[in-house]
This record gives sequence, structure tokens and C-alpha cells, in this order.
Amino acid sequence: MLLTGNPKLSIIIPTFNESANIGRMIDSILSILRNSGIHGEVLVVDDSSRDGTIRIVQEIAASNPEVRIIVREDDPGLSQSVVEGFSAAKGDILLVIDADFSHPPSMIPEMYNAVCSGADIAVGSRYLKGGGIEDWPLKRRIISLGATGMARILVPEVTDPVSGFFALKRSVVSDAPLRPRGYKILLEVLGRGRWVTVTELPFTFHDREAGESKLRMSTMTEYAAQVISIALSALVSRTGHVYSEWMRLIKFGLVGLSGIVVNMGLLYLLTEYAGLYYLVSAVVAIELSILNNFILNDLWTFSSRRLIHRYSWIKRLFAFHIIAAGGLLINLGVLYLLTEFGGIYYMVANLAGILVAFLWNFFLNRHLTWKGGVPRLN
Ligand SMILES: Nc1nc2c(ncn2[C@@H]2O[C@H](COP(=O)(O)OP(=O)(O)O)[C@@H](O)[C@H]2O)c(=O)[nH]1
Ligand SMILES: [Mg+2]
Repeated sequence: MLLTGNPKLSIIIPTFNESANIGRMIDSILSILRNSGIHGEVLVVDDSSRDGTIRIVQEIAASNPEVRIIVREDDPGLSQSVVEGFSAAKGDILLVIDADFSHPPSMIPEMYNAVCSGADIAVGSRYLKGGGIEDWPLKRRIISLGATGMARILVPEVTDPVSGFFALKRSVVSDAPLRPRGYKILLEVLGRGRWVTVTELPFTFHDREAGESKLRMSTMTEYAAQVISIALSALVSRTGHVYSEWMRLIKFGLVGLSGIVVNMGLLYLLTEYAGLYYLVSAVVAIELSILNNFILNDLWTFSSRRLIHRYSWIKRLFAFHIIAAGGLLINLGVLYLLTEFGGIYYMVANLAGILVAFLWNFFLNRHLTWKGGVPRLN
């Protein structure tokens, strides 16, 4: 769906005890809207703050019809609040931004324009070149990298799938089966929303100067459950981006099986019929099975990515070989460790080795050899 004219923008701000920030935040958003000529509204979704946040917003709203507040009383939570904002918003484009100035409101017009020019979702990314995070302690960075890494298993094309700063067409979420829980609402949207194109804009995350963060450790376990739930429901629903990653994994596995057939078949044929010494046959068989796998993965598993490839086929072929060599070492390493130190029967240990090497091969090839990417605006 292409948005034409001057589509209305709804800016959703989830808040909990943000009296130190919310007034300034709304003021700066209103002046940005005015200066850029964007037709917009501001929708604060508050979880019954007790610090005066609600009163501040109500006062602004009294003299400003484009500012509204929803005060939630049940089921508190950041994601739940944002989703409630999605349904209450009147705009064609919805944008989510924190109240604490961690996300620069000055980027709102850029995000809006990205969606107007065709992206279903525009993500403000901390991990894209040009973006970053300021003033975060090491522990917080590590937690964030872990969360991002887990999310990228599901949506590899987005560098910051857990960003709290994003804009989207209303149709992405209007009848999507979202199950908002916890903190990472964007991942929920990417995992279960209806979208085709995503674009990312780099930004630098500034840690809040006023008020305090509400992130707690318990949110991490909730998050892990969310990732697993999205992965599994994609398999059941058989649609969407996460499902296409499952398909890739399955295709990659089938190609791997075909490689075993090529490998074993050639080993036998070259030794029995061409009269080669079996180790020489093995070397030829291994290389040809790697070529078999490369070609099939290139033409089939990652075919949709070929169109936007970063690397020439010769580089892809080279990377595929290096990763395969790494996979072989991993297979042997796991076999050795589990057998020698785990006391596990070597045939079973080898199965574990194959599985680990398979995942290694899949993820490294997906992110390096067939590295795709979303169109960037800048
Ligand atoms: N409605 C609502 N907003 C929340 C909740 N927790 C945090 N927020 C808001 O979500 C945004 C990000 O929260 P913050 O605590 O700054 O998280 P951090 O930036 O990851 O440390 C801020 O605007 C908060 O006011 C919540 O439970 N409900
Ligand atoms: Mg914050």
C-alpha cells in the first residue's frame, strides 16, 4: 500500500514516571511537527504514573487538540502500552519514541519520510554504521548485544530488531496477531506483523539524563520466551519473515544431505570404477560435495538474496570454503570433547558435532557469504 498526499503521523510515547522529561519531549515534538509541516498527533500511553506525568500531559492536551493521553490501569507493561497506542492512534503512520530523549525527536521527519517513500517499517538503529550508544555501562551493552543477537536469529536483515525507536504503516500491525509482553515490542512487530520492506536509519542512543530506567533482569527471561514463541508460531502460521528463515534453514539442511550423497557416491565411484586410491577419491569427493552445496545454496536456499548480494560469486565461493573448513574443525572438536571428557559414545558425540557444525555453517553463511541487507536511505 502506497501512502499518498500528506499521511497523518501518530507519535506514540509510552511513559511510566517521566515527569522530568515528558513536558519537554512533547514540546519539542510539537515544534518539529510544526516546522516540518507534518500533520501529526502525539499520543502518550501511561501506566498510571504516580509522579505527576499524567497531569503534565493533561495540561498540555487542554490547550492542544493534537495531544492525547491514555492512562492504563491494568496489565502494565511497555509493549502492552505501545500496542494499545497502535489501536488508539488515528494516523496512517505510527511512530514510537521513548519519553526520555534517548531517541532524538529531530529524526522524526526522516523516519516519517522513510515510511512515506515506501518502507513498511523504518527502524532507528544503534548498530548501523553511523549509529551508536552513549554512556551505557558495559553490563548494559552486553545485555543489549545478547538480546540483539537472539533477535537477529529470527530477522537477520535488521541490525537493531529490538530498537524502541521505529515507525510503521498502520497496516503492519492493524490485524497482526501480536502478543505484547515485556520490553521488545519491535521484535514482536517484525516477528508477527505484516510487512515486506524495512529500512533502517542510524542514530545515537543517549542515556537518559532525568528519571530512571525501568529495565529489570526478569525482562530477559521473558524476552527469551518471546523469541521462542515467535519462532514457533511462525512455523505454525507458515507466513512472514521468520517463516522464510525457517525455510532457509530447512533448505540448507536438505542441501547438506544432498552433499553427503554426492560425497559418498563419488568416493565409491572414483575408488571402485576410476581406480583411484581411496584417500585421493575422498579429497575429490569432498571438494565436489562442497561445490554441490555451494551451487544449490546459491541458486535455491539464498536465491532471493542473490539480487542484493554484497559479494561476487568468487568471494561467496571462497567464504563458503573457509566456513566449511571451520565447520569441520568444530565437528571434530565437539566429537573429541564429548567423547573424551563427556564420556559420551563417539557415534552419539559425532551427531552432536554434526548438529553444531550445521548451525555454524548455516548462520555464518547467512550472515557472511550470502549477506543480504535492507535498502538504506543514506
Ligand atoms: N507505559 C509504560 N511505559 C514504560 C514502562 N516502562 C518503561 N516505559 C517507558 O518506556 C520508555 C523506555 O523506558 P526506559 O526505562 O527509559 O528504558 P531504557 O531506555 O531501556 O532504560 C520510557 O519512555 C519509559 O517511560 C511501562 O511499564 N509502561
Ligand atoms: Mg530510556
